[in-house]
Amino acid sequence: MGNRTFTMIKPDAVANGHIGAILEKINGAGFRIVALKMTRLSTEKAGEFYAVHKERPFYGELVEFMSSGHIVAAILEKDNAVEDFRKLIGATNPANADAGTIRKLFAESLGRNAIHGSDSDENAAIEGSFFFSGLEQF
Ligand code: DAT
Ligand code: MG
Repeated sequence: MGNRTFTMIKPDAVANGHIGAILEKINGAGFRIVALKMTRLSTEKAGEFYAVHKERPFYGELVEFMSSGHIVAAILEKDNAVEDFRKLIGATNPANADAGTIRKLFAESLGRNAIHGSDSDENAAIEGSFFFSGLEQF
C-alpha cells in the first residue's frame, strides 16, 4: 500500500468530455483509485476548499469557475503519491506544463487548468475528507 493524494477533475475538463481520458492517464501512471465521485460545489464550498487563496487577486474568478459545473473528486494511492501526482498533472499554467502532462493535454488556460492535485500529505488528507466520509476512504 502506498500513500495518498487527492484530486479533482475541474469543470472545464468535465464539460470538455475528458473524464475518461484523465482517469486512464491516472491509472496508467500507477495510481489506484481509492474513492471517486462526481458532484458539484456551491460557491460557499468552493470558497472553503480554496480558502488558502482568499487574499489572492484570482480568488473570485477561481471560486466562480470551480462552482460553474460538475467536478470529479478522487482519492488516489501510490508510493510517493503527492509528488508523483504533481508531476503527472504538470505546471499550474498549462503553457509551462511538460509534454504529456494532464494539464498540457487537457487544460484550457491558467485559470481553467483541468485538474487539481494536493501539494502535501497533510493537505491530501484534509482535502480527501472534504469530499469523502471515513468509510468511503477505507
Ligand atoms: P495548483 O493548482 O497548481 O496547486 P495554486 O494552488 O497556486 O496552483 O492555485 C490554485 C488554482 O488557482 C490554480 O490551479 C489555478 C488558479 N490560479 C492560480 N494562479 C492563478 C492566476 N495567476 N490567475 C488565475 N488563476 C490562477
Ligand atoms: Mg495548489
